[in-house]
Amino acid sequence: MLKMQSSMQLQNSSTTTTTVMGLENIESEIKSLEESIEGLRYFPDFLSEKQSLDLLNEIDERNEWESEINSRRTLQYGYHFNYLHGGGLRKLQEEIPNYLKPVMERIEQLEDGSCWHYPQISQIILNEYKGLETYISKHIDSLDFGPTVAIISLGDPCLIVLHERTPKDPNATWNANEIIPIQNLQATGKKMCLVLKPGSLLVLNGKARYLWQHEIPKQCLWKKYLGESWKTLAFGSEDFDENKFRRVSLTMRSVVVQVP
Ligand SMILES: O=C(O)CCC(=O)C(=O)O
Repeated sequence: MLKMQSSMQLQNSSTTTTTVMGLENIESEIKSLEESIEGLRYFPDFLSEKQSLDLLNEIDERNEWESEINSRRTLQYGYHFNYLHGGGLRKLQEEIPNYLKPVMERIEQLEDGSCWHYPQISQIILNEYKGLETYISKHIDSLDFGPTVAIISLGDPCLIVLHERTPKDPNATWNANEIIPIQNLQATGKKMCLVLKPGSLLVLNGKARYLWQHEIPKQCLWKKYLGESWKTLAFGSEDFDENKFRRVSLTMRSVVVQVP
């Protein structure tokens, strides 16, 4: 696995300055990111290198991938979210497999449960981003899912872009108990970029969950966000062969609607 020189990079689209943060400043980088996006928590070393590799090996050995959508391969556990027909959930017969249980429990207990909000994890989607053309468009996770979204990263480091939105109504104030539908939100133009480290955990609550959209862009956009030295920044070397890029993510959520 390639080692990153810089764990993350933040870019505010309202300035032309690109701020690159090195590993030695990891704590202050995380603090700055978490202060900028309310409800976002980032745990760069949630899994050890061995735990990450074991998990990826298990996923690869099971090889249960589905090619339902064009942008990437997916695999869903617990409930199936219908990407092709604008959402909708179907309960799956099979329970979430045991190999994921220890990780789920750790997430639910994170900081004594203050990070993962009730109810328990009941849906997991695995996404595989491989080569140059894979992506997930910017989105806010369906409101069929509960207040917390947790994303584990495995494989290669990967750029995630977060796009801020605010209520269109200038008098509307957002609070955690009142979810504003996406059609009543507008983009502010502010974007934050983060290179997700393998073994990391990104947790989205509050504004990070309901007001900021997140996106995994195609690799052709990495240069736009990270600058000319994007390969060195993300992968530690200009020699990195982007065709061999592979990242697998596990997104954990709870279903909060009645599913027939
Ligand atoms: O792969 C990721 O990090 C993001 C996944 C995601 O946003 C989703 O599955 O809805």
